[in-house]
Amino acid sequence: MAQGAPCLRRSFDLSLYLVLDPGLCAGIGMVETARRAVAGGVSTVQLRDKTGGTAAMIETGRALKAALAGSGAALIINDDVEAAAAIGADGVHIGQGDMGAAETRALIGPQAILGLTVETPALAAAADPALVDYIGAGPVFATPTKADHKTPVGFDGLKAQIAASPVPAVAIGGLKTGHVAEVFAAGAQGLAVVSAICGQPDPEAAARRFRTEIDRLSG
Ligand code: TZP
Ligand code: MG
Repeated sequence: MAQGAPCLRRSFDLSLYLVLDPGLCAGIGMVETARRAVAGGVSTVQLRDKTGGTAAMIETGRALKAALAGSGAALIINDDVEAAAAIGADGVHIGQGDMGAAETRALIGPQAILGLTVETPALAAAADPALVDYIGAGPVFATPTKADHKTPVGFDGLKAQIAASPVPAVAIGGLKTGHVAEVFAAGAQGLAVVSAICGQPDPEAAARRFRTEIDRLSG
């Protein structure tokens, strides 16, 4: 980036945000799940793998990047800045217990996308728009996908987090196609889902059901 140029982030679309889970995707794998889900309308893919180390993350991430090339979908890496750089990913997603936003931003540079998980309106309000591009807000509902998730906040809690946030939000936690209208009514830019797509018999069709509903409601 040229010095003095405006700090332009890569563009991103939160409308249907797939978070990959290696266990739930074990049948056809994370890369094939993502490929099919993007064909069905997923706009952003996050690689979230708590089981392997950085080397495994880099291997899967590179395969994901190749599989998504030309699709327009952004590739975000959970937590691992080193892996994100090696993969050439579009961005990084951090939680409250991870490296802070300032340090992460310093490492990933001005153009990469940075997402931050929040669980309360106070944490949403604390997101610095100079550093953070979007929040992951919730969890809306309890979910077995993340064993240690915080207290579910429901749609009222989601609305409060989003109202407090200076940056766009994607909602997460137990979301299914029947929740699309309430998620948008709460002010979110989109839905982040794991089990509604990962491990489904037809991930492309599962994604398309979300996409059809999202486009119907926002179009
Ligand atoms: N963060 C908060 S809830 C959650 C994460 C990663 C998991 C959501 O999974 P699912 O299967 O969409 O409920
Ligand atoms: Mg984390």
